[in-house]
Amino acid sequence: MRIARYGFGLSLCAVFFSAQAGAESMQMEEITVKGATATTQTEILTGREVRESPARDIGEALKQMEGIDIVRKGAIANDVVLRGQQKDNINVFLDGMRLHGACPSRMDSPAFHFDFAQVEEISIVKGPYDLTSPGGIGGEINAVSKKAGSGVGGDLSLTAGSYDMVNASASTWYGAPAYDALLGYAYKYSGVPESGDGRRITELYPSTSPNRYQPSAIDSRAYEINTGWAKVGVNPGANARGEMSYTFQDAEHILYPYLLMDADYDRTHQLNWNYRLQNVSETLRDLKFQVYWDQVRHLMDDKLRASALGRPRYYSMQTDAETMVYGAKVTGALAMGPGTLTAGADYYNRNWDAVNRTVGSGYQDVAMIPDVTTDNVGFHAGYQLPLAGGLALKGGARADLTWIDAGKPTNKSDSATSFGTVSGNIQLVWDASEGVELFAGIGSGTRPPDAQELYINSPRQQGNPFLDPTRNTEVDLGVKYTAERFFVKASIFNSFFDDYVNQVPTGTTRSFANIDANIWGAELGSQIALPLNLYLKGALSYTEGRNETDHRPLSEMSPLKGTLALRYDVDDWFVEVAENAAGKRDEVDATLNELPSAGWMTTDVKAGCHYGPFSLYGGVYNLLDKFYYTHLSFLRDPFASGVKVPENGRNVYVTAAYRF
Ligand SMILES: [Cu+2]
Repeated sequence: MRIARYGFGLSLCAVFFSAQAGAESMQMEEITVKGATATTQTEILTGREVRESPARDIGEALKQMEGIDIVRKGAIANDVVLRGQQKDNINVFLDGMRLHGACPSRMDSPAFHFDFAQVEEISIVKGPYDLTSPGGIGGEINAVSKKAGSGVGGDLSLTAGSYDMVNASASTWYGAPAYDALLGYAYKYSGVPESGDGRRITELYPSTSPNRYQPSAIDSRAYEINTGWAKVGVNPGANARGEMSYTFQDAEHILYPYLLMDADYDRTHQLNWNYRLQNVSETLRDLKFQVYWDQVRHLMDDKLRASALGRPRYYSMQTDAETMVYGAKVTGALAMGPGTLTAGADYYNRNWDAVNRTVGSGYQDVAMIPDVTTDNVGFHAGYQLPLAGGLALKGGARADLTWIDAGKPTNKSDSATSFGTVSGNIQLVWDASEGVELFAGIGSGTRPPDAQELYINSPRQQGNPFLDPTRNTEVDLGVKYTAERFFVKASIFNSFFDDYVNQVPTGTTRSFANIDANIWGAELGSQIALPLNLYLKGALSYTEGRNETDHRPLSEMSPLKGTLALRYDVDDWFVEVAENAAGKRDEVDATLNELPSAGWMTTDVKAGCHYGPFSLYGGVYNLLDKFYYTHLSFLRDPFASGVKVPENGRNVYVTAAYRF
């Protein structure tokens, strides 16, 4: 009923504002900005795109972009996949701060640990082209947090939707020329979503499965999350800015039907300080310093499942995990000769510890991730050279030293390792003619194996302490065509992996092995302004992976997928219809029990309007209530229970926002 009333309000709003149509819309402005700034190797997801959607997390918000997919394990905390690259192959940062999750099953993927109410926009780099951070061989996702506006201001936003979903956030700020401050708070809650067949995602299991939810948990909360953040900025001079921010997030009772356990809580602290000096002198153009610290405590168990019934404790299995990262970074840019030289150094330290307790081993503490510390120090230098004829050449190199050490005794024959690696890239951009930009790049990036891949000790998964660092050598070609009323871009890539870390079956357990692999793919993205205030947006992406060592497909590659959206957008209101589709995937790794998946097609409808400081958005996603899975919801993880989690059925949402 409540939803219906909002819907009525929205249509009134639309009728009222249609009378005032005519001016150039924000949509047109966005096409101009995106056309000018986005390259074939980068994408930007704007705050506007996030606010309009019913996305519950960053993963859901990002999946509309070409080249991005998610692994769904429950109602929230989706794991982001970029061009088939998962986990440590991609870097996920908040304002350049390195984030890691604590859970060995990636319940709390890095992007889960901040709220998108904090975020202004998200930038994505595809491929190993960022030399200023270690790892990120498949690319980098960096969320940029909101800054205080000038004077006193703030915003309030409330989303209500199907399955009792609530997203509420408030922030307030004060900005003076010399300093500014911002405070924010977000609350998220949801009941258990239903898929297109009318079943809740807690009802996926057969009635005999030990992993089925207990009757009392079937209709429980899917998650409840509180996030608070504060940011203080100082501007000691026209060319200098310092920022300090702190975030605390408490996520409770998060259901993961995909896995054997659910999370009791994730408690996250993030502290980030940075200082930037620009135009210091004719030579020193830019100088940035950053120091950060973040920590996650994660507790999961099976207390909501049948497997916990009749046990001496309230669970039959539990994992208590913690991770902590601290790091520092300095980067400078110098005008040198005809171009710009950038150089810098960085360091980070990550500790990861997970303790497992099961009824089978008498609830003894088992060092699942044995208190492993990773230290990494890196140096980089690059040069950007403008050439004649609209050509620009950019290139550089990076060297890293990594030490990894298990602090607790392990069951492995080696409990410490170290690596020295070198990476680099060359990028050529050619402004061929008015609005036409061509890109060619070759990059080679490396990342060390992580603590789990090296040292995990669990009946379901065993680390391999002799893994080598993974190297991705990637070739990219891209073309972008921008004109006054549209942009179109296309890119194609081929990644050649040496020592790709692949999951392999070994007897009754799973372990990791270095293999040679190859991933190639292509993306197409466009935004076009048509006559009559109509806009067309299209995205298409494809990836295919090959295990060259074992001559079979690489697991978990997305099929061909795309979105086509038509939008009517005038100054104060819009209506949009989007058609999303994915093809079938039959190239699978059968040795990991990966199964082919069917194609699907869904329709989303949304509308919104603005009235001074007020905005109202609403929509129906999966309008036809289709029952479908994304390909990446497949079993490959030894901690997965074997059921796939379907996407949401028809779901309705309304967002009311106020900015002052
Ligand atoms: Cu977990």
